[in-house]
Amino acid sequence: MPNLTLYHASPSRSSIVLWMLEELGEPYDIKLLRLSEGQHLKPDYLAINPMGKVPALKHGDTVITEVAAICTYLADEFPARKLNIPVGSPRRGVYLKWMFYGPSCLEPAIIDRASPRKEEARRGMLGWGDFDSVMNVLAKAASDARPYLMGEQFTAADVVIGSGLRWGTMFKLIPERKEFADYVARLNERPAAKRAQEKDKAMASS
Ligand SMILES: N[C@@H](CCC(=O)N[C@@H](CS)C(=O)NCC(=O)O)C(=O)O
Repeated sequence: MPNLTLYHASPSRSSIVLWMLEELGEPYDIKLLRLSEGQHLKPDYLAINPMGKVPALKHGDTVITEVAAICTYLADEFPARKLNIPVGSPRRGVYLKWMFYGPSCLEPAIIDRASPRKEEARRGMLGWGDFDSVMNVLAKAASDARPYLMGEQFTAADVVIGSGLRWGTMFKLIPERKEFADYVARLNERPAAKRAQEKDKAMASS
């Protein structure tokens, strides 16, 4: 029986971890939750993630929640898969920056833009600053990617940032920029990304 179990709703933010698991290549199980039926709010799931959110990942007796934490954990826990930049490498700082930039800047900037507020918050109060700065930083990173954020090595940072850009592109929530389109197209060509999307499609329609 696989030692890794993903609590997943299809499609959702847990699809990011599904892609990560496909990149990892370790055996895993999926426990599918129907958000529309409120299965994520039932006591047995709240015991796993009291936030009532997917994803959650079980690795043996360890439970990890939050997309970027799960991707960081998996990449570090299975270093032979080379999806992380290990402790001790001078490149780890930049790698961690991108891992945190996903949930700290990219995602809140998009969600905030998609649900306009009555009054503009002060830029200094917002951890992501402002939407345009986040987009400009990411457009430069995508354009500098050779072919990935960390250079030739594909890492968990591409899963986290790439998923955000892919989602934002799909729902037209980020500007149509060639840098984003090229980077996302490159990621979509990865066999693991295709497998994850196929699995998600099958689960969503089941
Ligand atoms: N900060 C969380 C966000 C997770 C999240 O919002 N998941 C959504 C699915 S996309 C969810 O579970 N929504 C159900 C609900 O809030 O009722 C993470 O990064 O894992």
